[in-house]
Amino acid sequence: MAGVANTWGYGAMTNSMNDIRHSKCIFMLGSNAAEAHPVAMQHILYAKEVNNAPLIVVDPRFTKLAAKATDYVRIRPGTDTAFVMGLVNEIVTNGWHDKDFIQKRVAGFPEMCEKASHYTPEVVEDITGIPASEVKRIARILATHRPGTVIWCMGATQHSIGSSNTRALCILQLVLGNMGVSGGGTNIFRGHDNVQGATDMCVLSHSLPAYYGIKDGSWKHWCRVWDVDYEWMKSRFHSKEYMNKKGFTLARWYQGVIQEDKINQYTPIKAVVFWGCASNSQSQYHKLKKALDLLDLVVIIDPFPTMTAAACAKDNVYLLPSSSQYETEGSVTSSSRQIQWRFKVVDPVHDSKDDYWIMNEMVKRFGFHDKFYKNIKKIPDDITRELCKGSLTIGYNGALPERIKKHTLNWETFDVDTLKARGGPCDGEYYGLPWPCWTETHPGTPILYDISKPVAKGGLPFRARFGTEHTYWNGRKENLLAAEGVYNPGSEVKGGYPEFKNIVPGTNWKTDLSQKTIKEAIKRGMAPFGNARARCVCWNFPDQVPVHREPLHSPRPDLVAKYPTYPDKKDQYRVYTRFKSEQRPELVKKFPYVLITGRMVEHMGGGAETRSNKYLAELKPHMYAEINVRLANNLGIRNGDMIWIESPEQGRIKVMAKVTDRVDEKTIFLPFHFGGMFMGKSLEANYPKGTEPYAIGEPANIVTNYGYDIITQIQGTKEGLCQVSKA
Ligand SMILES: Nc1nc2c(c(=O)[nH]1)N[C@H]1C(S)=C(S)[C@@H](COP(=O)(O)OP(=O)(O)OC[C@H]3O[C@@H](n4cnc5c(=O)[nH]c(N)nc54)[C@H](O)[C@@H]3O)O[C@H]1N2
Ligand SMILES: Nc1nc2c(c(=O)[nH]1)N[C@H]1C(S)=C(S)[C@@H](COP(=O)(O)OP(=O)(O)OC[C@H]3O[C@@H](n4cnc5c(=O)[nH]c(N)nc54)[C@H](O)[C@@H]3O)O[C@H]1N2
Ligand SMILES: [Mo]
Repeated sequence: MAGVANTWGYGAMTNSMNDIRHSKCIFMLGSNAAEAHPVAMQHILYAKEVNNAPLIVVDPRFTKLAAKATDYVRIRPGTDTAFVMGLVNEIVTNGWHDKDFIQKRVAGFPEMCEKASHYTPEVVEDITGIPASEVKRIARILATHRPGTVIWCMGATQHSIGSSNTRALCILQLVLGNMGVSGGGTNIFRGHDNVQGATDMCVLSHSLPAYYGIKDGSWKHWCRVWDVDYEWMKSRFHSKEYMNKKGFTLARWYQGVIQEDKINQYTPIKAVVFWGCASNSQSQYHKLKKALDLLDLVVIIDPFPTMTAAACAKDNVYLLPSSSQYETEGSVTSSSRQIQWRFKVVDPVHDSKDDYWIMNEMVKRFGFHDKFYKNIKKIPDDITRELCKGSLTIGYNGALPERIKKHTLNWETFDVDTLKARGGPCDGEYYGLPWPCWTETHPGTPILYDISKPVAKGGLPFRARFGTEHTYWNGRKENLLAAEGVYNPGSEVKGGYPEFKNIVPGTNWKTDLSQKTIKEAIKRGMAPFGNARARCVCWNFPDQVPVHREPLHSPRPDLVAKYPTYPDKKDQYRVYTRFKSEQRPELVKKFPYVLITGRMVEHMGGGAETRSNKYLAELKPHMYAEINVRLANNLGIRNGDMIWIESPEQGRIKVMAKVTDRVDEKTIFLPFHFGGMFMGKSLEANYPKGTEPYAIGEPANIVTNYGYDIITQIQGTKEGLCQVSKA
């Protein structure tokens, strides 16, 4: 359950880590897998060596991953949409797109092309800093090496237009016809070991488990699963409105306390529980600290006190020591949608209790135990069982605890290339029953949207989610279902079809708890969720087709005028969120350098765990800033000197200079794993005695800038501005 409170990532892998072994080309954007996903590197390097696959790495820094690339592309932070739409334009202009695939399985292609045509190689060069000739060369590599995989991580998502970046990358794969095939797909390497599981269970403020949302129908569905009266549930809310209103997000909850941006809630927040969350992982940390000092109550449920405890100036903190993942058991879901059983290694040590125990006690003392533990006799098996029962949208229903355990205990029987068991007790099934796993005998779905296999054997078309027809802004009408002739082997309907409903009257495949609807669809060789086209145009997004918009704090005032950000959003997850009113083109005069942040292999997240480990702390004891050689020389800064980094929001940190050509002259990089210092002062004395980490340092997030994604509200920690001076 490590870090379950965090679900910053975006999406799930369509294929799997192992399937990258079949790729003919690997396009990685905003990922430093050599440090953040070192185990996955075996598959990437396999494809590179064995298939001779080009490895294209797009990053503002020359990272450890870039060192393994065949083609490294240095990009200006926050401009990936322009680059990717430029690649799409170049591919289409040259006629390299997969015409058959697009004609049969894609919607909104002409409208998308119209928008993409703006991004000529020369326009892309101006926005991104990538030479026009490179844009053309990379497009040709992608077109001549199929199927290729696209991999993205936090370098793509932590931006005000992060959601546009991810959509542009999906469009790229659709245009290349790289979806639904082995070696292709969009493969998002996710964060914590179970962050996919946490996302699937929607440890989020705008959805119930399995992406059901928070509308009345969703509440009623889960109330049925939990066997809790819907009216009672409703009575727990301040008013009905709040039952259907998105909550605060992790990125901005503290505004619910300090209210520097207006909040849309009947009361300010008075208490906070950090359950497996480091807090120094949140941007605008000096603002968050103000909130810690105002709160009546702070509860930290963590194996370590974390920086949060040290940052609270008031005596308002309770520490509940939880045990680690090795001291408990349960199901966990990987980036590749594969579920495993994690068995207990030792009983909880010292005074710690596992998270289940803590949850159970809290629920008891709040007085809800009779309501929520009705189906839970054996922990954690019955918890997984209950989640399976309700999580029909993503087909967790077939992944019962017995099956998951059987897979984990027999993992040597599965093939490393295909993930399929060859003989043994799981014969023919895919490792970890990658969701959707539609029935108790379904083998799991190793590759999403693959129409070469029957649905009962792990195949799937694209989901029919947005109706059957759409009229675009230019008046063109399009049928959104897949074309004739597109279907999985054995399908009763030989073309597109809508989702299954009313098999059990008044229900659909997502709400029919008897699962008759799902079984009926599978029996007829069809997908419960229908067979549609993938959309290039999302009419429910502020930009229907991804377009470039300058970061809120941009180093290019000329481009701010040309590509301004969005209007402010009055109620984004209960907070007024500034876009246009925060985009101040003059800022670059005082804060001339672009600030990006990220990871190193030795430390994890906020660093509470790894900086409390003396071996890791010894490997990387100091907080530092990467600064270019030429810039350092011009500022009179030597390698190892202490420097001040300052943000436009009056955050400042004192860190060590690491003089390097990894970053260019305009860019500063900070790792975000440090804590225990605050704007030049040590907080070491504030830790409970004996729990001080072996390494402390300034949190990068004191200087990361204001700025959040227009859809997800993920913090824009990879596109701010800063000033640098010698300390
Ligand atoms: N050792 C270790 N491993 C980890 C973690 C850890 O803390 N430590 N954390 C885990 C978690 S929670 C996650 S989410 C993953 C994250 O894994 P990654 O996203 O791979 O890690 P980051 O270093 O945050 O970011 C990746 C790269 O994005 C680049 N970047 C910054 N801005 C831009 C931009 O505008 N465009 C592009 N193209 N690139 C940009 C950065 O220079 C950086 O090299 O790692 C997981 N693995
Ligand atoms: N500037 C900047 N900021 C970032 C990012 C960035 O790239 N740049 N990345 C963002 C991303 S992608 C993420 S995911 C977040 C990560 O931010 P956090 O999730 O806040 O960071 P972690 O250190 O991973 O926090 C996990 C906490 O869970 C505790 N823990 C471990 N195991 C267990 C357990 O079994 N039970 C309980 N109760 N606790 C446990 C650990 O001790 C740790 O304190 O940071 C975000 N912040
Ligand atoms: Mo993450």
